[in-house]
Amino acid sequence: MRLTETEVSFFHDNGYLLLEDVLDENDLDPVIEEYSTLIAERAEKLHNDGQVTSTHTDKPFTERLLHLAAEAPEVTADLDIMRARGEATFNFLRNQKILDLAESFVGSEIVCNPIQHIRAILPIKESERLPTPWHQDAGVCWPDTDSYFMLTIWIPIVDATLENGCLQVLPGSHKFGLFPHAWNQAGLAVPPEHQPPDLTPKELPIRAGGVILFHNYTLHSAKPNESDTVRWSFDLRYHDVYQPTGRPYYPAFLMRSRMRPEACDTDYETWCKRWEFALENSKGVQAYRWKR
Ligand SMILES: O=C(O)CCC(=O)C(=O)O
Ligand SMILES: [Fe+2]
Repeated sequence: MRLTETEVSFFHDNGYLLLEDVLDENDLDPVIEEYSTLIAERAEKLHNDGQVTSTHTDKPFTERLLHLAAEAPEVTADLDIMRARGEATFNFLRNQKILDLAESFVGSEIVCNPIQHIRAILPIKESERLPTPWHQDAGVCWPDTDSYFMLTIWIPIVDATLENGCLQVLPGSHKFGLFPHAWNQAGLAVPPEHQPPDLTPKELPIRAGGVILFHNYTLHSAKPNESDTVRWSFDLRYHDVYQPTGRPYYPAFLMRSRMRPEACDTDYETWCKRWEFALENSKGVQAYRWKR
């Protein structure tokens, strides 16, 4: 997909860009199936261990995890990309449509940054976690990335609505540099007194298949999930190969290179091994610049 000049300018002016209908079932279904299988396996195990009264086989992808979690909250642990390490998810990170979008902003030598997540956001009334608070992604990186541009691609794999906790951004906030962040109950946040006073948040409901692109200095947060379903989404980050990742103890992967295409040779097994090694050997690392 080629972006228009208007879309690229919109991104530079506002610090974000919402695009509907970028991905289709061929892109999303393998990932949804992979996570459905993982959840089904966990359901079986929990049921065999007597920790859930039902495996909730009849429930759709948007609900099954929620019903299991009501009896066994641990079912939601370690679902993230680098812990679940599914092959369809690995392939998703280098989906050509996603890399094409990244190329429009970061150039042709594209690294997939290790700060990458799949999130299964449970309804707020069922969850111990508050919604993602206002922050900048530059704020979750080490300071070595401060002078660089990094693109976040936020990808709902189920429709993200005002009710189930879609993303919201503060348009134009990327022009202010890094705001001080501090830890609160919801996580790492820019406290209200440090946020620019005269910008109005823009809520970004979006259908599955759409994507939201934003700048590493764009202030953003998630609305609470007040629905009865799980909000599933990816947030992936891409940037030019010649810059630091902000998490040097985690692996980054060259996913596209026009200059050295032969260097994009990471296979699934190597990706898994490098993550396994990094997770094992980075325990206790100071991940954030802001003290808890
Ligand atoms: O999906 C969320 O709740 C938060 C996403 C986010 O902060 C990000 O994509 O950088
Ligand atoms: Fe973020």
